[in-house]
Amino acid sequence: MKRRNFIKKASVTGLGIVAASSTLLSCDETKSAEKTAVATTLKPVRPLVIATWKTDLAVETAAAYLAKGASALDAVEQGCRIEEANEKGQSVGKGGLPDRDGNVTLDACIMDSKGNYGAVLGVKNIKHVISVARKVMEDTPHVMLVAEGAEQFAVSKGFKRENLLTEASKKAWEKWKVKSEYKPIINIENHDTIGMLAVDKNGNISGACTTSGLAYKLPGRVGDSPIIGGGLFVDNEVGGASATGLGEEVLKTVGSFLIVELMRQGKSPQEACEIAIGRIVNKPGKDFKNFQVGYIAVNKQGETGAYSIHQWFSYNIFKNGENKNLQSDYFNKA
Ligand code: SD4
Repeated sequence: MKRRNFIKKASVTGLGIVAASSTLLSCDETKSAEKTAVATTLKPVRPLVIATWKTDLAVETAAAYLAKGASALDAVEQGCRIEEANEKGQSVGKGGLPDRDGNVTLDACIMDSKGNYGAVLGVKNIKHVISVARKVMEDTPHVMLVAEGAEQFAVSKGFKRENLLTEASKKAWEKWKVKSEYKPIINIENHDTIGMLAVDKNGNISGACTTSGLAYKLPGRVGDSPIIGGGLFVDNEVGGASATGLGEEVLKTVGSFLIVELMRQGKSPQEACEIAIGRIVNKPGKDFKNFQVGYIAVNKQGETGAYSIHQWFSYNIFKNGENKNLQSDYFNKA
């Protein structure tokens, strides 16, 4: 059997080749060897949903869509919309905490299983920015729209303008203004993002990430959440990853892209999340005491991972018919 055919056959029969010497392979063959990196003999777990933080209803909603045969893309969009509409959660969509000037500005992005991506950044007055991001991906030749342009685009697509600042968030902002200290503490009560990954019954993976960004940020500030490879990355051949926490640190290490590439090289989702956190905390002189970053990941087999710098990062996972909120393992046990 020719080497090329052997590798292809091994990959479909699930022999689980993890590494092949690329020096022996042509370009085509290298590509197919890369694809075999995540192949194992296990039966894939699907459908599956994983999302950052305690997001029971959002995950349940995504899982219900998947159970009805919806695509992973529809599932993550519909799941994220639940959090965007939840006015009580001061983190995402309506009710999100504002910037220093009292304006709620939202960021979101979405990736489908074909590697398409759409994002909106710094959008005011529109609640369901995840759906606007999807429209950017599907209805425009672009991948990103920002601020007024994104808002106008949303309105042109039928989205309604509304005031996103709730009384509770306005009060919190007024209280913050007394001292005006910018300390982006992200913990169990105080977080600003939902990142969600889903694997549908056909094994296709999509992801979505939506946020009001860090509370009391400088007007115009954008974090990792809507940036491809930062807050979210999906490669349908390999898996997906999403981030939460201090976006500046995620962006400096291109965290979600890094995790997917590590999985491509054969790391498990858990190992990949741990290495990505290591890239942040092991920088010489890095003082990570006062900020949090958390990652979630899933691979093509439906194996999952989650890891954070500090305690109290939780995530919801729906698999084998059950929706659970779990605490992630974490780095700083000192
Ligand atoms: C950001 N990563 O804007 C977001 C914030 C976040 O929980 O995830 N908070 O940097």
